[in-house]
Amino acid sequence: MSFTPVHETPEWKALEAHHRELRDVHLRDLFAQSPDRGERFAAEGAGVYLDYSKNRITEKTLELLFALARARRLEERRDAMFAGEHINVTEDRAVLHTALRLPRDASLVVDGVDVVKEVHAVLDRMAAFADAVRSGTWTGHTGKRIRNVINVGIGGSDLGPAMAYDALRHYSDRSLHFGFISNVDGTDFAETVRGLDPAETLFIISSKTFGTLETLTNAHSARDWVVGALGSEEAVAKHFVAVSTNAERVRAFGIDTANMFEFWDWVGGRYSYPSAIGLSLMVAIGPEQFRDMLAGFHAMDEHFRTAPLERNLPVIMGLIGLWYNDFFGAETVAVLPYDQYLDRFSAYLQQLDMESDGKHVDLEGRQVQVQTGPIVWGQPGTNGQHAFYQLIHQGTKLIPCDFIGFLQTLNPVGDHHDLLTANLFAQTEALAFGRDAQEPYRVTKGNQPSNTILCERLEPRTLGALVALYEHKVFTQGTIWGINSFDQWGVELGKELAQRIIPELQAEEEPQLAHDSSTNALIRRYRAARARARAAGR
Ligand code: G6Q
Repeated sequence: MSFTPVHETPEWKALEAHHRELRDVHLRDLFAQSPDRGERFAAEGAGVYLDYSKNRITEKTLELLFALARARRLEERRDAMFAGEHINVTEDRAVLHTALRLPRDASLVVDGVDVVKEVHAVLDRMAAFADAVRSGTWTGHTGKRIRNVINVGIGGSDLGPAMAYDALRHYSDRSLHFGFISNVDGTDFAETVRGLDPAETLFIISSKTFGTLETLTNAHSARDWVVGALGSEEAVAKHFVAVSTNAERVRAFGIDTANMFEFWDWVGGRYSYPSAIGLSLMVAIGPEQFRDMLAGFHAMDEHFRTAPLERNLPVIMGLIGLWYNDFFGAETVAVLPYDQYLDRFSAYLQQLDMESDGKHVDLEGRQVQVQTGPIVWGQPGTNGQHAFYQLIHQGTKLIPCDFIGFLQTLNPVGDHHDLLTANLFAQTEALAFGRDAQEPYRVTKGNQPSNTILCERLEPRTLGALVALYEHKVFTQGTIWGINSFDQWGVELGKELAQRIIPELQAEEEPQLAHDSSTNALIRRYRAARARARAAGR
């Protein structure tokens, strides 16, 4: 089936013409023209309230954007994803992270298998394991209780559990310590295990492929650390479990597959933390809270699947984001959560969005003629206000922002929460409307657009809904651009590149270097330093 590149569609052209009319209109005027805009341009679903009124849009913009979404068959593509069709065409795979959060009594048969049964069988095994660690019935090799749980993984096998552990720390068992090792830099390993007792430490080796250099290197160092301290290879059975799709490699590493938690090739790495990749999180917050989180994901999945486009939060956010990305030329999006627990949320979204929609060819292999995925960045407020917000207020770039806030705090301390929330609201107001002044350097022009996302409290359910909101926002945009949001060949390339240089750094004999002159010189410099360190006994 061939489809028209998006920039050639009449809907795209209509948006280009509309942009010419609207590009210089100020949010001040839009609000003055329709004073009830703040209530009208708002939508709610799955416990999430979205105020999108402070965007440079009119009713007509939305009409044209929804028409574009329909012309790109967004609803059909969405249904194909939920049904398990192989929409990840370059890897010939279904894309079914939504099946990870289906309730137990649901059924979804994909390629002849009821995946819901498999999902819940693994969730039950995870729950039994998590309970055993939390209650102390799972002990280490020497009989000591497990006190430290360390997830070893990278990218999609790290960012999700690490972000969610931080986000839901309020609900975690405080008698357990959690750590996350991802970087192949030995410092990450050394600093994470520093001061821990190997006899009380459990490693969860998380890798979809179980072939990733960083994770296997860290896993081997962890094994040496445990076996070295406890004096027996048998310790591995009590101190290592694996999360993977590849049982053979797990066995080859020396982990009994009885201690392996499975997931499936239809779960992309960056979409995998509601699967067994979230095992460390489940140990932290317990199976019940983990299931609540899955229910939050599912509520947003259902909202996305069933709400009309005009009231569909991920669709609205996706379309408005695309409006800035493709018509206003905005290069980045700032995600600014006003909650310290969401410290790593922007970093998590960075991977989700940039790895999914950072693509230059469409589903038919043609070069895309429009801008695809944005650069995503951000930090919790109010910290960012004292750092980079200056550029958003008075710089020369257009930076659409997503502000995320909570109506109730989990840590009522004095009037901190009122102050935090006042800052959030004030920033969206100042960005939109700006401030006039006599002196040019004091002027803030305003007209910087933002979404405000409000939820009641940061609960496991809320986090699930928020993550699913962004997952489907990314899907909406990828569908309109006509790209595959679910492969990552650039990451695969990165996994291969270092393989050639590793032996060149390590060889005893001076290797024949055949890179460019810059890379050759860097390698020689490193080798010389390595030789000096060895000679000095370091
Ligand atoms: C995610 C990416 C990537 C991946 C890591 C880890 O979508 O593909 O971040 O998650 O490279 O891969 P493994 O889980 O296979 O070790």
